[in-house]
Amino acid sequence: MSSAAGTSQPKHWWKSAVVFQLYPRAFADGNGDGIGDLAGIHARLDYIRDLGVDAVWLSPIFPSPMRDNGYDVSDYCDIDPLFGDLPAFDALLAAAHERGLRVLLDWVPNHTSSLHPWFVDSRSSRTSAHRDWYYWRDGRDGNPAEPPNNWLAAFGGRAWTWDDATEQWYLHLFLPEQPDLNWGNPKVQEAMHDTLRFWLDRGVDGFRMDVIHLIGKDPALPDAPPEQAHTNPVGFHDDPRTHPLLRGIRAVLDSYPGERVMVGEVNLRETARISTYYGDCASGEGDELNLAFNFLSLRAGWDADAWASLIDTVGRDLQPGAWPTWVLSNHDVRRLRTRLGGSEARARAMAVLLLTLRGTPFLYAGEELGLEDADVPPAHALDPGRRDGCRAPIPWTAAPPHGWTGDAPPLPFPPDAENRSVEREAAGANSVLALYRRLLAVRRASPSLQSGDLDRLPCPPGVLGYTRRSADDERLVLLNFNVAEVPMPLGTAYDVEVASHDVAVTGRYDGAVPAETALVLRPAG
Ligand code: TEU
Ligand code: CA
Repeated sequence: MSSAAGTSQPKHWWKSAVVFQLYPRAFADGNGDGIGDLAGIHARLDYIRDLGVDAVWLSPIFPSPMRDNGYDVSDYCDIDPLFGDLPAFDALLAAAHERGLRVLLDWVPNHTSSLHPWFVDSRSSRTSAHRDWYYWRDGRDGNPAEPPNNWLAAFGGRAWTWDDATEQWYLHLFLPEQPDLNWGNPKVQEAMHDTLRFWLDRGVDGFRMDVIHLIGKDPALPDAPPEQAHTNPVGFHDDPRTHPLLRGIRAVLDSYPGERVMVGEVNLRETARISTYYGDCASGEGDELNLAFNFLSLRAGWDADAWASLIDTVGRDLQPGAWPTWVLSNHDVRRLRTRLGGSEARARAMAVLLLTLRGTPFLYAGEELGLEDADVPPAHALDPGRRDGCRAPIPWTAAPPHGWTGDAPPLPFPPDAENRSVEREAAGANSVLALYRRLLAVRRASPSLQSGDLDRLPCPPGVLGYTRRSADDERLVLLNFNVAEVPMPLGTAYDVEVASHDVAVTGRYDGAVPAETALVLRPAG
C-alpha cells in the first residue's frame, strides 16, 4: 500500500509553494471598463497574500488580437493595452514582491499570433527572412489541394491553412490565427530566449510554459498513425527533439540569480511520459522543466479508487527527483464544483486533497470561493474552445455588479454570485474561503504537508487515506467519498486539525469520518 515515498526535501521555493492562477480578464478591474487588468490585480494583492498562497501565475497579458484570449501573442515583450502597460506591470511586480508573493508569466512558445511581425513577414514571400520561422509546406505529393499531413487542429478542422499569396500551407495545431513556430531554426530559439530574458531582467520569478511538449517536431511532419488520425496531436505529440530545446530554455533561466522556475504544460495522458520532461533527474535534479503539469487529476472525479490509483501512479511513474504538481481546475476545463455536480461538500473535501498531496498545488482563482461555471449564452461567448464558463468574473462585493463598476462585465457572473462573493465569504466563519485560508495556513506551518513523504493507508471502501511524514512532523489525511459516515478507528490518538465540512471542528478524532468530508489529523500532543 505504500506509495510515493522518495526523499526529496524542498530546497527550492517552488516545491513548497502554492501557486494561485489568475485569469487577468476575469480577476479584477482597475479602470472600470468591465475587463480585468493589472491595476485590478494590484489592488487585490492583499487579498491574495491573506489567502496564504506563495506565488501567482498570470495567464497571458501580452499584446494579442485575442482570438484565443491572449494565447495568440503578437508581441512577447509588452503588455496588451486591455491589461495596462509596462509601468503598471513593474509596479505590480514590485508590490507583489513586497508582500512576499512571486510572479509567474504565461509564456506561449509553440505558436505566435498570425499578426506577430515574424509571421507577417514569413507569409509575405517564400524568400522572406522569417519564412523558415514557421512550418511552410507544399501539399501532399505536390498536390496543392491536399494538406501536407493528416493532423487536426485543437479547435476543429485541419491543422493546415493554405496561403494564396505564396501558394503553400502553414501549420497550426490550434487556430489558423496561431501559426506554429519552427523551433528547429536556431534563430527562433535565440529570439524566443530573448523574450524570456526581457521578463527575467524585469524580475519575474518564472514562467508557466504553454503546451511546451509541442515545440519539438520532426521536420518531415509525418502523418499521425491511423488510430490517432481523427484526434488533435496535442494529447499525444511526444517528439524527442523537444528535450534539447528544454535544456536550452532551462539554461537561460538558470543563468539568472534567484530561483527562476519553469512550469510546463505537458498535456500527455501518461505520467511516465510526463516524467521525461523534467530531464534526467539521476543526480537528484533534472535539467529540463522544474515542474510539469499532470492533467490526469482533472479526470479522477469523485472516486476514492481513481484517486488512490492516481496517487500510486504518480508515486511510481515520476522519476525520483521529479517533484509532482496537482491541479483540480484551470481556465481550460469546467470548474471543479461544476464537475462535481455543484456539491459544495465535495468541492470542500477536494480542497483538502489539493493542498495535502505530495507536490506543488496550482489553485485556480475562484476555486477558493467554491464558484461554479457561469452559464454563458452564445452571444457572450469569447472562446473558440467553449471554455468561457470557468472564465467568468470573480464576484468581489455581494451586491451587483459585484465590484465590477462601470460598463457591464464581458461575461455573466457565476451562479449565486451574491453569496459566493469575496465580501460575503470573508465574513462567513465556515465559508469555502474560510476553509481555504485555514488549509493554506495549516499547510504553511507543517513541514510534512509541504515536503514530507506520502504513504497511502489501507482504508474502508470509498475512503482515501494517506500519511505525510517528514523528520519531526506528521499528518494523516482521510477523505470519505461515501454519502454516509464511515468508522475508521486508528491505533493512536489524533487531533482534528481541519475538517472540510466545518472549520470550527477541532479536538480529538472520534474514530469516524463524516460523509463526504476530508479530515487533516495531527498526532495528539
Ligand atoms: O491549452 C492546451 C491544451 O492542451 C488543451 O487543454 C486545450 O485547451 C484544448 O485542446 C482546447 O480545446 C493551452 C492553453 O491553456 C489554452 O488556453 C490555449 O487555448 C492553448 O494552449 C493554445 O495556446
Ligand atoms: Ca479594465
